[in-house]
Amino acid sequence: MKSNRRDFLKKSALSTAALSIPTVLAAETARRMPAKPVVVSTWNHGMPANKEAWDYIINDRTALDAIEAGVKISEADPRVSSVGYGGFPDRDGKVSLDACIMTGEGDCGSVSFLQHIKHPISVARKVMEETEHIMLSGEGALQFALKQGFQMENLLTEEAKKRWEIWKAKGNPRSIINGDNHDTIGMLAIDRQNRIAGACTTSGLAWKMHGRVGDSPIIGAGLYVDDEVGGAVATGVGEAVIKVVGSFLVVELMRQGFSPEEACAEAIERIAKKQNIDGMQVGFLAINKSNQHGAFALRKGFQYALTIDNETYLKDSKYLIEE
Ligand code: SD4
Repeated sequence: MKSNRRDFLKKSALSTAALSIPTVLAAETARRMPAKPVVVSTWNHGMPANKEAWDYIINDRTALDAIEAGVKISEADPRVSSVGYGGFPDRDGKVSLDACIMTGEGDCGSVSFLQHIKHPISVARKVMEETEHIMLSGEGALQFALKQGFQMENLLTEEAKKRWEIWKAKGNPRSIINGDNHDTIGMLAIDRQNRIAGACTTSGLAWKMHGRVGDSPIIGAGLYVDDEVGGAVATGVGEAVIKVVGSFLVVELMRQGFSPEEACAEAIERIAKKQNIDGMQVGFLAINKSNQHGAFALRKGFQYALTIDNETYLKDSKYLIEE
């Protein structure tokens, strides 16, 4: 019997509906299940950032407000050399910032290659809330920020300038992730109303090419959140993360039943399988709506801050390569 296009569409719609009933139910359960409030963020400097976010959570603010306020602590801290003010510059001595923000309902906003604005995460939130777009970049992002009332500032600290001059004097043309170069903050939180949100903000790889954009402002790469499942953030060499659409991959693996740690490990293994990972660091951090959290990195050294039940802990991530 010949089947026409309309029949085909009808049949496939029916089979999709049939297949997706358990998924829909699981998603509904996750949404209603009261997950415990939690905040996680990448690296050691996530500790004060988590504490700020937790203050918001216990005062019944939204996860979105909490993660924005949390990562702003790192953005404003001149000692954090890969985020906001004090971030190491690019090859030309210019500090350029990338950031994105996302809610569990799927709203998101992002800025990339933004210069002179200390809090790119707040500009990303404005992009999400005040425009019909998701990403603004470079000069356009700066003009938008100024119109929204943000002030232009010099983000290159004396210390960062000194480090750039030392790097330049060595004549080293490449930027790599090593102990000095890995402080992007990615944060995920669940609030008391079971809402989930995430943020990711960075000055990117130190000594990158002028104009280079990493994974951190790219929804699905540096950050992904879905209130049916959970959320994930990435840190490390952005090029490696983008190639596997890392954070989206982690969330989709959790949707299929992987725990957060297993999902992060699988994403790391995919990177290791196909890419040249010599000297490279990448880490993923994830939470799900069943009160689980976990991380996994290519190499030793990745840590994350966990705040739950009013306590903040610094956790060591598991890793793939024994050196
Ligand atoms: C980037 N992923 O721009 C960022 C850098 C980073 O920890 O995470 N450093 O590629």
